[in-house]
Amino acid sequence: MTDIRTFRIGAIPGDGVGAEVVAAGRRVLDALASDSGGRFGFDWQEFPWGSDFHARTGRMMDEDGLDRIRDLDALYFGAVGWPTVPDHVSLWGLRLRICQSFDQWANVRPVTFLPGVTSPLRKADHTELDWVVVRENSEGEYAGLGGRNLSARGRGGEVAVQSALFTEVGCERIIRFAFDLARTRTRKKVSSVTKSNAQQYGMVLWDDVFARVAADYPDVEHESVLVDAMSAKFVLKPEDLSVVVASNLNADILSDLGSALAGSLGLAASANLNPERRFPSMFEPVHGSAPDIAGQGVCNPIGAVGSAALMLEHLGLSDEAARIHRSIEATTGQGVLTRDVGGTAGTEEVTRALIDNLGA
Ligand code: GGG
Repeated sequence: MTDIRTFRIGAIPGDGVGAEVVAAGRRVLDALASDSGGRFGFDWQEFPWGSDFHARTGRMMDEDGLDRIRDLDALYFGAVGWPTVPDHVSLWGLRLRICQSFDQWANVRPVTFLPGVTSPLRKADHTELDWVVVRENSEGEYAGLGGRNLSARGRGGEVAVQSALFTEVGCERIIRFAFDLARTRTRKKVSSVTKSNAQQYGMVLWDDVFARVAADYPDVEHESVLVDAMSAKFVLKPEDLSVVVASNLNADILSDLGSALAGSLGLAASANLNPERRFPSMFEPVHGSAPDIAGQGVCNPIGAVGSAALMLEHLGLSDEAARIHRSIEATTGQGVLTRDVGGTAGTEEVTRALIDNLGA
């Protein structure tokens, strides 16, 4: 008898285009499952959390929401953010709540240059570019430490403090993760990014840990670059990059720059990993909810579908993940492109092409 593995996946479409891209990704995953000859399948559980849920309940997710998803095999997330809820409330109430409560400390954001997609980089056409931005996902500038006070002084007199937290444990685990990842790649190089000339405590600790960890990986090239210089390097010397590791905020900004340089934020996939597997990991496109185009059927599903491939890799289905990557390349190579990458296709047309190309 065949052993059927059913993966229990929590789908959290969230806000805006999240619903459209998660639906597209689920169709691609279900197509792979039905093509697997019963080898594996997905038991989807959908959670209607997000800003609409907030309008009804005053919360971004159910009070016992974390307990309801804690034992699932993985989470598949869309996007968060909508004009009806302040952004810091929606982000902290849903995405960051899940990432931080489940210690998803490694946010892996590959930057993939695809056939048929024009990059604004002048070197992209004749240079093979392939980067991964590794974002520290549990502390740094997103530690949530600080407060606002002195509002009694009246308008203009309030103060706010927002502190970044850098722990040696937090720095070391993400830096080791980056070096281990670099060892699996053709170009074995890690670039660490800080602003340690100006931020002389936390980021100098990061630099010190980076130098110490790098000594354990003599086979991997390494460099330490200030964030301002690194943003210039992304544009001017992109062929010199492979794995880029940075704090929560710096990596968020650099990965947006990276995916814009690859053609569009709509292409960018990501994995929020709890590498110890004590909690479920969460897979989501890098892009947000895009209220300006939500509900119009024009958003790019490739970031979400690429995230589904990262989820399959995490679940041990590497061959199926590779099928998705090939299908994405075939689809963009055929010129089936949404308008953010210069095409005219809608979400539905691209999704159908992605499914049709699973045999590519
Ligand atoms: N799918 C990613 C997403 O919804 N991002 C919303 C956002 O604003 N994120 C900010 C951040 O993660 O730093």
